[in-house]
Amino acid sequence: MKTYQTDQIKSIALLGNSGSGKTTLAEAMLFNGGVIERRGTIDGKNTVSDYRPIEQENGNSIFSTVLYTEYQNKKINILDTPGLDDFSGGVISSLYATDCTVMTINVQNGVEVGTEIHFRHAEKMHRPLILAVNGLDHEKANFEKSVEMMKERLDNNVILVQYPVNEGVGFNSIIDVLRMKMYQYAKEGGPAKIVDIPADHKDKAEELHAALVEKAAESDESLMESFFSNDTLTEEEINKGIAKGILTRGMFPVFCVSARNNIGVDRLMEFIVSEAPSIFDMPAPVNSKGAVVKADPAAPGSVYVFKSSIEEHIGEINYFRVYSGKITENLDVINSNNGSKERLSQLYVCAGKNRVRVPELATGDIGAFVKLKNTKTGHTLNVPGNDWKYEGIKFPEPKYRTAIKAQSESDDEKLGEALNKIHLEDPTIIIEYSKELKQIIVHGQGEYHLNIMKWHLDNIYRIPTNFNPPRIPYRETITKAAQADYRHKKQSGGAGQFGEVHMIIEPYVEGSPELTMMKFGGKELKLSIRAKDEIGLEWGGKLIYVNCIVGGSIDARFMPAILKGIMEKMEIGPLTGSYARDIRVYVYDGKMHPVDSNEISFRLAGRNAFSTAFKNAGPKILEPIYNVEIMVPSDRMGDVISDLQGRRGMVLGMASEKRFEVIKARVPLAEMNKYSTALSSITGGRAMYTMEFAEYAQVPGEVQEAVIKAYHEEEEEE
Ligand SMILES: Nc1nc2c(ncn2[C@@H]2O[C@H](COP(=O)(O)OP(=O)(O)O)[C@@H](O)[C@H]2O)c(=O)[nH]1
Ligand SMILES: [Mg+2]
Repeated sequence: MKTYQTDQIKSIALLGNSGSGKTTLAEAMLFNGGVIERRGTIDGKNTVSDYRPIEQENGNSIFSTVLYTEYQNKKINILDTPGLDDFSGGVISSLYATDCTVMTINVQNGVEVGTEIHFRHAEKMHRPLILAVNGLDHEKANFEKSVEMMKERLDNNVILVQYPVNEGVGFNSIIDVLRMKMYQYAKEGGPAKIVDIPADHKDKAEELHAALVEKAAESDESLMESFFSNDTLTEEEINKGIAKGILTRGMFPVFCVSARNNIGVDRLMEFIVSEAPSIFDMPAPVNSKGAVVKADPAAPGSVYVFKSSIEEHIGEINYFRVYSGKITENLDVINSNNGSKERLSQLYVCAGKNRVRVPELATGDIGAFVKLKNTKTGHTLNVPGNDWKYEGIKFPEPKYRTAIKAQSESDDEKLGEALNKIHLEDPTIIIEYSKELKQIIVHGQGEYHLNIMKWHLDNIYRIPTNFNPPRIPYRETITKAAQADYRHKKQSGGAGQFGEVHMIIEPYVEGSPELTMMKFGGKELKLSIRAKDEIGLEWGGKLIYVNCIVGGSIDARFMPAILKGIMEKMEIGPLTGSYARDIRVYVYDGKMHPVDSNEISFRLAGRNAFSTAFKNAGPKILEPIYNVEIMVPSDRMGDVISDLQGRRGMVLGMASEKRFEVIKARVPLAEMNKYSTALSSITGGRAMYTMEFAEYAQVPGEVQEAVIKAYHEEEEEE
């Protein structure tokens, strides 16, 4: 394979609703570039991109795939992405590693749910977008309607570069209003025959050409001036205007294809090669030093790993993009995320699972390493002397969770290893070993996402597992002050045990002043503080431990033992065994025995005094509350809000954003189980949402009762 320089490389991500033809289009592009000799099909389960067993079984892309093709002496890197929102991790990482996007539109349906969602991803990451209306050979093709929908639901700056002459069965001709030519294809597609526009299409073509030129002019002020004085632009000016319009997302040019019949694909590739932005045009990444790393082929070599996968017979593969300099085979590099040295003994470019060994890769190019020791997604590798790191890919927050358990305990270790591998390949699957909940919690993007994960456990790793509802990480706290004494006394045979502790506990609020006195049982008790310990709890919140002992009723050496006893109860709260938080404890009196007092005695006295005081201090269960932000089409807003209210959610606000309503709400985690599935069914899959932890809040009385009851039932079972 030829070595390509930075200005000969274009890198695109394929976006679009599931089933709109991304994978088929990629196949045609590889074929046209001579990378493959025969075009595979989805039905034939033999496309280059959908090579994984689950993809062939489902007839659908699940992971992103790294591909390349060559065209007119240029290289096009193609990242084919999955269309379903549950797999958006592969979309985000692909956008991260490319400069431009091509979005396929299924011309039978026009704009679909996934089209809108992908469009938003590209918008958020400021990626230019070219539209490929696909499936024009289909009997139900409706180009006009699709274009109307794109203008209405995506962006008003959707502009035609082409339109089909004969959409439907037999489709083979396209009018190109940029070139002002007609492209005619043979039945099996391939390179077009370029002919003059027939007379009956002249007017329409002229009109669309004028609209395109005007749009091109709009992208640049000097072009606008030139347009006004000459009423048109030169060919060079048009191209310049289009390139700039695409780059600034001021225009979204429309192309016509039948990916399956390889019609129109050559012209689309030619356009990508000549007009799509390259790494030189895009905003440069910033390294850990805060410096912009301009795409400079002469600078020191630096690459970012955007994707890792595990392949049969090979093991781990890391896919990377060269951000600066040149990467050559046998180069020694340093992983700046963990300091390990790596040797790039083999460099590859990839078309799915097929790899071609290459001697070097230039800035902007995409390739793969195998057999690195300590490198994975999100890491930066540099030539020695550089310690740059790039800001990592921001994967979407998880929004669906389940507990998982191997059916056989003997598989526990194997399951752990398999889950680590699954996370490596798909960073949007997050594994949490919760000591607190005594469960392995798997977080993902949706129910389907985790079902696919289970498929891999069943069929690839061969570990039978069960999904269980995840427990909720409740917390316990108190709402008022209470006092308790406890005497631990044991006299049996040899040495006895004796310890007595008097304490007051109260709710702790950051910054609140300590008690100076407390009334109980008609008596007033003055507290004088001798020492104070502020303990930040691992599980959030605080415990404040205040020593108010006067007159040496308890030796200072026993104070840590009392705290230890209290901490035991903080870890296994008296109500439901959940962690306790935000409590201030004053130990103000007690008794010792000259012989029998020891640490164990005071630990037990401290623990029991605390437990008694806790139960009298208006104990409450706290639950995690999440900030949920939901983006819904306006017509479904009412349904979504009433569903939220049924989940004890509190709507905080609503705002209109382009084409969508954004609802902000706070919802208890306990009510968010399977929310993504529910939301999808309420909105026909047209909503998107994110959720992140906000705070702990008290649960309502009836919920508290139910939670305590469930805890005791579970305790009895165990
Ligand atoms: N008629 C027709 N079918 C197509 C075309 N492109 C793709 N398909 C079919 O549409 C289905 C989905 O295609 P695929 O490439 O998997 O779409 P993706 O989910 O966007 O990757 C497959 O059955 C393809 O054979 C096309 O241009 N014309
Ligand atoms: Mg696909």
